[in-house]
Amino acid sequence: MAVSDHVDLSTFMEGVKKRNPGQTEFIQAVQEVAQDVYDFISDKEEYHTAQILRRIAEPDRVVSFRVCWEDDNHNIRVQRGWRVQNNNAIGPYKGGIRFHPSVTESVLKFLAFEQTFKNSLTGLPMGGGKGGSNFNPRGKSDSEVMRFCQSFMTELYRHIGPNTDVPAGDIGVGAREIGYMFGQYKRITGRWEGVLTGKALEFGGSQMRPEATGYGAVYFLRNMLQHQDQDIEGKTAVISGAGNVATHAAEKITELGGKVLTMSDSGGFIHDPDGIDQEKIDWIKKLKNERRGRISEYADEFSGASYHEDERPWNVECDLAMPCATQNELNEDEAKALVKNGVQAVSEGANMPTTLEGVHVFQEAQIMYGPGKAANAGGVAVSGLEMSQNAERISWNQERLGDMLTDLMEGIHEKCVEHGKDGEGNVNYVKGANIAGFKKVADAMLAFGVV
Ligand code: NDP
Ligand code: 2IT
Repeated sequence: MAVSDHVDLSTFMEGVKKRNPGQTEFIQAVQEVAQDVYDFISDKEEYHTAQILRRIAEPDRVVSFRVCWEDDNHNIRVQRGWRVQNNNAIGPYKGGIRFHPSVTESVLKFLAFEQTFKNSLTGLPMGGGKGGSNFNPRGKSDSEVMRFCQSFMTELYRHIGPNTDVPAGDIGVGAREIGYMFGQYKRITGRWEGVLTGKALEFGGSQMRPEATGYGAVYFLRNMLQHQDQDIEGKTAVISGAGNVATHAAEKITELGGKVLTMSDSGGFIHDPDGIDQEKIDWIKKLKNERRGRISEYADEFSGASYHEDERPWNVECDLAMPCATQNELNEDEAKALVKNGVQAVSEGANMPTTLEGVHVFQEAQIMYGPGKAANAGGVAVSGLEMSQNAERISWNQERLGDMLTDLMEGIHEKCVEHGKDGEGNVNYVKGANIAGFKKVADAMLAFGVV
């Protein structure tokens, strides 16, 4: 037996750092998983011998390509595009596409790595992938976005397919962009097939997909609270972001009797002590999806609300917190402020929004903390259901999909409890999600042998 390959955790992480120089987000994501996986496999030599974690932490492939497009002033613009195919042990690569100037290979590698565990947790047959570009959609006309999306797909199409790799939306990629990319895929290949999810209902999209991530993250929050005999009703919530995930999280919190106090974008946050009700949420959706404006405009529209430029909402006193914008948007000091102000539960709509130090603060304070890979898995889960509906050429109704989403989130919560509970009734959801997500992928890889 190749016992010499059995390295300890710190040697393993040294290797990850050496092989991925400067890729801080990727190293952070691997570190967070490796700690728990190492505990889990301490008495399971077969995982060490087969180098399973080392293999999951090395993407199957990273495709990088040039995306050239013409802006409205006839300037030629050049961006970089990527698709990171992390692992397809349990199903076709699956994961979103992000368009944002902060996108780098490190960011996409961390997202594809996280996605592998998240998709495994859903129980559906999906591997992990992620893609995107450093293209900044802000301030671009619809035609510019269309030309960019078409150019992006002109390269991406050769790497994806309904049984190979099925992308979807993420930051900066919503229904509009998915439409442009799907149209271009169909035009190039001549095939109508379920190669993207998050499509509009007219061409194979699924009911509940737009709502699924935000609603799912609130269901996960409710599951955590109910596990401690509590509920959302009557509680205040602080939410960051103002996009797809944040607005739907706010909608579900409000529907379940909670009061949402904040929303944000990259410019700052708004605080509305009266609560951001459904009417106000609809206004924000229009602001972001149609007028494509800034959250600061909210404070001009609704009296009583204030805008805090260049600030994040974590110092506002609340019972519940939901980071729903981006990675590393909640640091150690902000986690301490939340705990000091009495936060009871945190459910992550975004991917890795809390820094490693912030996570430790939540864990030490023993508050309920649902990490993104579990809490925001509802989006990709309903994407998986969109794939099933496309394959069968049918569409299920909203009620059925709503029930399926509720059940899927409950299933994920149960898996976290199973693998994350300690002897005193506390649940370490990070550990539970990491181990449950890892086990299924690892066992599939063991079955394949050395590949
Ligand atoms: P959207 O593009 O719809 O919204 C993103 C929001 O986050 C915007 O309000 C945006 O503000 C803000 N934001 C983005 N980057 C930054 C930044 N660097 N600093 C501060 N604010 C920022 O994206 P989604 O709602 O789809 O995604 C939000 C998060 O949820 C991401 O972490 C994503 O990976 C995750 N997620 C999304 C899923 C989905 O189904 N869409 C599924 C699971 C997770 P601005 O407009 O100023 O850029
Ligand atoms: O981070 C994510 O899970 C997503 N952006 C959704 C991925 C998907 O394939 O629906």
